[in-house]
Amino acid sequence: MSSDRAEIFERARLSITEEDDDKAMEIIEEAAGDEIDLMELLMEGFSAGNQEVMDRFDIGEISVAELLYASDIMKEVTDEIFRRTGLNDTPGPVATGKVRVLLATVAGDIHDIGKSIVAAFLRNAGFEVIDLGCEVPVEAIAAAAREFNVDIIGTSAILTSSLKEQKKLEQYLRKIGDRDKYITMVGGAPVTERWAEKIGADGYSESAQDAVKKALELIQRKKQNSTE
Ligand code: B12
Repeated sequence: MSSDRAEIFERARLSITEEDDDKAMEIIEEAAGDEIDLMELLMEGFSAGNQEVMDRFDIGEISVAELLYASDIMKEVTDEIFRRTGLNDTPGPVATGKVRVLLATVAGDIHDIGKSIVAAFLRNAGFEVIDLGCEVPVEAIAAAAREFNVDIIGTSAILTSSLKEQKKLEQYLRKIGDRDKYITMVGGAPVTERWAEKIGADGYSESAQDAVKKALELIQRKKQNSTE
């Protein structure tokens, strides 16, 4: 890594740990001017700071209020980078021929940083992503999946108490006769491969990079099955 890039990534990390939103925005501006890859800046710089903040929160070094403030800055940064890189998605009828993925954090859960990162990675890999945001009930997820005629439904559950919503979605899709229309993927910190199998989801992945691989693999498998 060139020293300029390393230096700006380091400043990005610090802007999150020091909770300085003005600095964070200035760094994005500067990086864009220097033609530094903004997604790399997000992953190598800002996300490293975010991870540090989370670790500090976990060991009781910072309060919920501080965590919340840093999370808000991280969200602002993510939104700004997605906006500049054209990764912000507006749900609407589209006809691009791309694989279409619907993402949502389930009802009762406001954690959306991980899901937004998954959305960005999928978009970067050429998927078309419709992001419904957080606290989305299963009925709304199923309705949007029909409306946008998606290929994949991915749900995020970060609270242990919201895991049950992923199971509820599988059951609801079966109940309305839509289960076979979609590939379902589940993710979030408490989610495991075992959980995915138990509830009958098609795929699980523990990170955004892995989500892209898994989505490609599942689409490929579905295509093969339909031609057999
Ligand atoms: C940031 C944070 C918050 C922020 C959320 C900001 C936001 N907009 O998201 C705020 C401060 C608002 C918050 C609130 C709360 N939080 Co909180 N929060 C966290 C924290 C520190 C980090 C979560 C995070 O963003 N991780 C980073 C992302 C990148 O990781 P990730 O979410 O796992 O996502 C990755 C993968 O899981 C995967 N993935 C994620 N989604 C999907 C989806 C698909 C389809 C796929 C394939 C993959 C995938 O890819 C992602 C990228 O690699 C965690 C603790 C920790 N260290 O993890 C606690 C934590 C999750 N929170 C917790 C709690 C309890 C709460 C509150 C209930 C606190 C309270 N009493 O009010 C509230 C929740 C209210 C609610 N109704 O949801 C607990 C959950 C305990 C549990 N097991 O249920 C944790 C674990 C803290 C703790 N140690 O107790 N929180």
